[in-house]
Amino acid sequence: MYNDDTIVALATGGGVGAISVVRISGSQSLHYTDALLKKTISGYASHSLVLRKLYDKEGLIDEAVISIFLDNKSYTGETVIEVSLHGSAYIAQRLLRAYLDLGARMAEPGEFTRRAFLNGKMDLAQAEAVADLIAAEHKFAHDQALHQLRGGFSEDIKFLRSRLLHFTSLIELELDFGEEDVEFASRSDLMDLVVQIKSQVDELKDSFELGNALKQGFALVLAGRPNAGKSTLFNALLNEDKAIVSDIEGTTRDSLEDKLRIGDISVRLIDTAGIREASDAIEREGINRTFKHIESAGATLYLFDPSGIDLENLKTDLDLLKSKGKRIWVCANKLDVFTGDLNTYRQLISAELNEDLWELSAHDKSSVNLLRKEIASRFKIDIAQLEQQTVVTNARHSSALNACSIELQMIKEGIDSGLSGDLMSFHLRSGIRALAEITGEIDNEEVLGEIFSSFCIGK
Ligand SMILES: Nc1nc2c(ncn2[C@@H]2O[C@H](COP(=O)(O)OP(=O)(O)OP(=O)(O)O)[C@@H](O)[C@H]2O)c(=O)[nH]1
Ligand SMILES: [Mg+2]
Repeated sequence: MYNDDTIVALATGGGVGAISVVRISGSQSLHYTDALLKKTISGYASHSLVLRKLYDKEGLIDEAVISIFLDNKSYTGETVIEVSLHGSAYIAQRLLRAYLDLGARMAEPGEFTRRAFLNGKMDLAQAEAVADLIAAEHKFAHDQALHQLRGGFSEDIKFLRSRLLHFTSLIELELDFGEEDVEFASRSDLMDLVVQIKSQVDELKDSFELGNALKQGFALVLAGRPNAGKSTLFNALLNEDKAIVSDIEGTTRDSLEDKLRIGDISVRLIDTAGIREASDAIEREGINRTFKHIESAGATLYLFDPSGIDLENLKTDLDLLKSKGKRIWVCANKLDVFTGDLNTYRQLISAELNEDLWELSAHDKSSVNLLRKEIASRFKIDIAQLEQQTVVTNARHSSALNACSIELQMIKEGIDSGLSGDLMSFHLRSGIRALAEITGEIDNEEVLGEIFSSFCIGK
């Protein structure tokens, strides 16, 4: 729902900074700003910057740079004024108060962007990309948000939609000639088209799992038997003394997570209670959590102390991990004290996982540095693959794609079983509607409310 209130909010973060920006949007924004000035700013062209003193009833608020964006040349599609103040929370509050006294209203979270959407400045997927862009903490998330903001993802969706519409028009044309039993498109051509579109929809849908994992940062789980050195490695990778390390078996009882940044890559590093026989309920819960993490993680780094485990037990662990996790990397630890031969271990890892054995000592900085680089380069391969294609990183988009895919499946089966034209058209229309929801061509007040309420105020 659109209203023409003039809305105001602090657009910069609440913390201390050199400047803070108050943003006001709506038909009265220029008028209200003028009421705080001794000399009008009306008459300036859009995108002008003007230095002015602002006054409220008590006197001078601040001297500030005022940016003027007129009507459809602004972010929201309405007249927007941005006042760049000295970065004091007190000054910003006084200006906000002055605007409210004049008749403006505090903006709701995401309301500026919501207006941009409602005024046709961007579609819904682009509006969502604004929130992603603000939240992006690493290169992949940033790249994806930018691509989506520029409309790349929306283009893909619109292309799929237009192909489905074409298909629908053929089917519906036949319906118009229902009595005469004509076929405008051969069923095998239609089948080819549906199969093609469905595979594109599915590819996008399937990219969500990895796309979302990348957006949140890759999860890397440290697993292994007690005393393998998981917590020691966790601390060494993070360069922090975060997890408790001791030679008592079962030191770590719960999972512990922290963000590890390696260049462009952001990794969610998770230390766990590991894999062992539980002797009490708390320990059992800790081990359950280990496996939950392994199941959802991008990769698991299995750590072992070669002087503390034989080949048979190692194989048992690897078999268990293989049944749970997507990608298992294996690392022998404590090589500063181990003097034996690792060859049989290397052969086992190669046979079981088709992987090399990583070797290090968590006490040795340079080998930990090498491991860090290796982790980054592994995850970079995933990113490089995803950069070739449009990736879905938004759960709402993924479920809409899924809904579309289900309809397409019905049509595929329908073509085979001679489904009637009107039912075919019904499924097609449902599939098209699902795609239209992504870009917001179909208005749904509830969906809009949910999306924009998760934005920060001032955006
Ligand atoms: N010599 C040597 N000792 C290590 C190395 N890494 C860890 N340790 C020692 O091994 C013991 C166990 O380390 P932790 O990091 O607590 O092992 P963990 O796998 O987290 O053990 P739990 O939490 O009990 O499952 C500690 O005494 C560490 O100092 C290493 O690379 N070399
Ligand atoms: Mg531990």
